[in-house]
Amino acid sequence: MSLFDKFKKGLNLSSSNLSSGIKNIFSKKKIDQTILSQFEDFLISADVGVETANELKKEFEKLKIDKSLTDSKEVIKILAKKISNILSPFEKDLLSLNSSKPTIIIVSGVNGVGKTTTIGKLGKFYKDNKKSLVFGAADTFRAAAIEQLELWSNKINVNIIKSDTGSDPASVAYKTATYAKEKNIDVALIDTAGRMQNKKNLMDEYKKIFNVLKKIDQNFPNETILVLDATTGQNALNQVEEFTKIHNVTGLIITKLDSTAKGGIVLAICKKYKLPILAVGMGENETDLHPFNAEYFAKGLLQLN
Ligand SMILES: Nc1nc2c(ncn2[C@@H]2O[C@H](COP(=O)(O)OP(=O)(O)OP(=O)(O)O)[C@@H](O)[C@H]2O)c(=O)[nH]1
Ligand SMILES: [Mg+2]
Repeated sequence: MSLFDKFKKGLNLSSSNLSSGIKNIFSKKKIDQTILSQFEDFLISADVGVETANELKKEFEKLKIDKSLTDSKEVIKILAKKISNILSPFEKDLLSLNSSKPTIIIVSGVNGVGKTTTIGKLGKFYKDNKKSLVFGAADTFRAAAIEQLELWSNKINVNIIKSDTGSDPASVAYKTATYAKEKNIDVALIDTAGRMQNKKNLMDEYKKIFNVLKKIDQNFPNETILVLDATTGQNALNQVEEFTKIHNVTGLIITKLDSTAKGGIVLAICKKYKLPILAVGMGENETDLHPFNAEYFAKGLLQLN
């Protein structure tokens, strides 16, 4: 299956919602202000965000509204192009992250968004691209978290640095980065808990992880990826808001796009936070993480070929 086909398949729930809605609005009606307002409202309901919906509506207002535009297929094509243009500045190549050796990557996000699974999939991606790897199980909050990462490490044959449940996450992060440096490893992926009694604790925890890593190298961690669960829709925006206060976020990975009709949220996130998107998760398997591609995403979202 081509990468584009994977996007089409992965975005199926979102795209059937979007394309049928748009077809309904534009079918055989001449485009006027009422139609454009309906279009804007529909885009907002599809989670693209108020600002982006308004921008897209204005783009259509600017276009010469002639007969051909009453063809919903034409509208969808134009819309896909515009969405692709909005998203393309936020494409960031996963391989470009590995510009220094080792590249230490912290993976953060609230519980359940898919951090550990994403680390497994990223591991597979980097292995397939001939990079040497190590995992760090710095989510020491519960035993199952360490076991889950261990399962992935066995599955794709990657070394893992771990400690006992309840032990200091910063110490695991430190050991992982030291190991990566000593063994001359390309990429270290460090899992974190993202669950604390309160924000202050969470902030202190990350601060400690960052501080110990900087003792090894001022540039560590080289990347801090925030994982967001697309099924949470608008809530994902709140998570970016909160985490950017807690630590520097260098890129996003958006998961579970395969199990939601809220794929439009990606536009809202880009518009508001202007953070690069490294990859999108479209399933639970190791091969279900794909480099983010704005054109494929936009076309996939609108069921275009
Ligand atoms: N459908 C789908 N499921 C996903 C995707 N990514 C992760 N999941 C599932 O989401 C659930 C939670 O994933 P985890 O990787 O455990 O999430 P986490 O953020 O590490 O969770 P905690 O460690 O509990 O904080 C699992 O059942 C995963 O299989 C995805 O892209 N698509
Ligand atoms: Mg986890």
